[in-house]
Amino acid sequence: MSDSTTTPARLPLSERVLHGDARAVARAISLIEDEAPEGADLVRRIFPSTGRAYLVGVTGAPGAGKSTLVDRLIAELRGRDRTVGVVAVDPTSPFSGGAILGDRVRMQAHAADRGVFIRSMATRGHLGGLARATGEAALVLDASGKDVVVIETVGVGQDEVDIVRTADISIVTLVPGSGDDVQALKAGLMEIADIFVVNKADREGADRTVASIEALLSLDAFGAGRWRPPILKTEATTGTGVAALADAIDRFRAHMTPVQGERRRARAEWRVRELLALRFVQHVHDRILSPGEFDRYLDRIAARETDPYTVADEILRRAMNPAADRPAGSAGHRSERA
Ligand SMILES: Nc1nc2c(ncn2[C@@H]2O[C@H](COP(=O)(O)OP(=O)(O)O)[C@@H](O)[C@H]2O)c(=O)[nH]1
Ligand SMILES: [Mg+2]
Repeated sequence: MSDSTTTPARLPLSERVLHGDARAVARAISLIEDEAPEGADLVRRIFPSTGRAYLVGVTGAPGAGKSTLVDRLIAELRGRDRTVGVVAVDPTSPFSGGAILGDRVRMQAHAADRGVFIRSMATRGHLGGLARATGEAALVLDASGKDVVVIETVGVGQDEVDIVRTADISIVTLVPGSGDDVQALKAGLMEIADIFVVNKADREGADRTVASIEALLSLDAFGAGRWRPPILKTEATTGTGVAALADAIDRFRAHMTPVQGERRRARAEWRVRELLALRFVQHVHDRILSPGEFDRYLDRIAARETDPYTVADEILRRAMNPAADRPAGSAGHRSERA
């Protein structure tokens, strides 16, 4: 597919993104990250041209070797003639500058390759919005013509699970001897894993880790035709096992083709619901409540004069029927509703 190009700055940003202009892509992702209105507008414009890239989620504890693995995967995919975009939300990722210099330098080996675009996302200051921003950054890379978009994230919280849910395939990375990690799998990552990778297979105990994941999987009765997540051993520092990982991704992709639409539909639902909730709360703040009113509600709940359910219902009632709520002759910002 298209490698990065440069386009005249006078063209609309969306056009430049669609032409695969790397500077435009970087600018677009910044707008999304800043939650600028232009970001939402851009997503609207590029959306019809998305849905072509294959989105690969890579999650796992900090230090598991995700970035090293992604680096190798980029090289493997480039060898297979596919262009690659990367969004990294791991705060310790070399992509985001948190790791040792050696890693960062190695990453830059791809900097000269116009078929590769790597972008890190800040984790600070985001609450829940990170998953949305990540998904939209992936859309931008998709629109820019990248064949594969890799999303690297730390697998620790709900936010990360949400991020991985934005992908077409989820790769869960573990390392030998990480009994805690295998426990964490039970707690939620298990259900999202399409492929397990035991990285640092050069270390003692890789086979035991594979066996404990096997044991967990065996609790699940995989019906005929259902994908059983493979457990692959890799050594990201040398690249051993990475070709097999790329093969497994392709196998999964072929296997999932019949139900891929369902997953993407579920993703669309999740996104619309999230945006709707966000928009509604914003609407309540801007149009329904007077300044300081929300805080007063909270004070009253804290003082046990009312409760969260009553407050939510009351606000909902007011939002449904704002005219009835408006005191006669009220002035100030509420009159802006007219
Ligand atoms: N021994 C060994 N070390 C590895 C392997 N893969 C990555 N590492 C090292 O593990 C450390 C963390 O790697 P990094 O990719 O930054 O992990 P991330 O936090 O999951 O992105 C780095 O020092 C890597 O060089 C591996 O297969 N074997
Ligand atoms: Mg990393």
